[in-house]
Amino acid sequence: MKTIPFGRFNLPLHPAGALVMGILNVTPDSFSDGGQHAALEGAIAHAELMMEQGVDIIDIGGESTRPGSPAVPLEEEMRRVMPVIYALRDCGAAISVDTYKPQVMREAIIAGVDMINDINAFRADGAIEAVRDSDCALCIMHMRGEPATMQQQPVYDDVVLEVIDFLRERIAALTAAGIARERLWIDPGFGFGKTVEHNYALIKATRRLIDELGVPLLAGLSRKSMVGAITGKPVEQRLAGSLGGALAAVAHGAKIVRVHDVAETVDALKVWQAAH
Ligand code: 7PJ
Repeated sequence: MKTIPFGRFNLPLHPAGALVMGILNVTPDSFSDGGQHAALEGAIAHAELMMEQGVDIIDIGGESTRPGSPAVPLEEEMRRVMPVIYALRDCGAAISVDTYKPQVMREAIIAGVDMINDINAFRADGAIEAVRDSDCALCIMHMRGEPATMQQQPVYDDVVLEVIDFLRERIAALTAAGIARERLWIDPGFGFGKTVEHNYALIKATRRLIDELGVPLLAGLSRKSMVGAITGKPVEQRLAGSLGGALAAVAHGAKIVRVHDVAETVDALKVWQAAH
């Protein structure tokens, strides 16, 4: 089977399939209100469950970037994610960290993570320098505006063209710094400064993004409002809709799907791959 370089790993990838990235939120509110220790224990238990369910990559995030969310100070994000990274780095799955802060990137790379997943596309001062001399994979996501305000009336002339232009500029900025193109992933950033119509225009354009930019694509639409808008379901009932969206993204060429529901996504992809 073909493999795909990913930090410390070469991950096997079915030609019609995709890798499953499981979301691991390490926010105090995501595991009861038991404080720091309970958050760490809860995060590790959740990671172990995802491992049993066949996850390929665990994406550790210490700041909720849902629309309207406040930012988390550096020290607090560090306190949340670093113990989890150290606890999980040798768990067998690849480890990604969802951060836009260069200091967190540096610490995570020292700890040995395989991907830096930056919703801000390495635009922060010092972000490119923080990741340049490592060999971890880098996910460049498109976002219009900032999480606190991004869903207030996003407007585009041509959303697909504007996302492609943005990603092309970011790829150029990273490669100009000496970063190998083989390390890069692109992500249209579903829900980050986009209406439902923008999100569906972008998922339909998955193949075009990959072909025009020549970089593999990660799709994250699990439980998002673009699923709720079509199904009419609240967030806790979006599993089936999210599976439909994940398979659509994979059919269009996405090579990583970022999901909450690992067991179900792994099963869906196994059948999908067997049918190709
Ligand atoms: C994404 C993400 C996404 C990437 C979040 C949520 C919001 N990282 N982090 N792509 N979304 N690369 O999961 O609902 O779509 S946080």
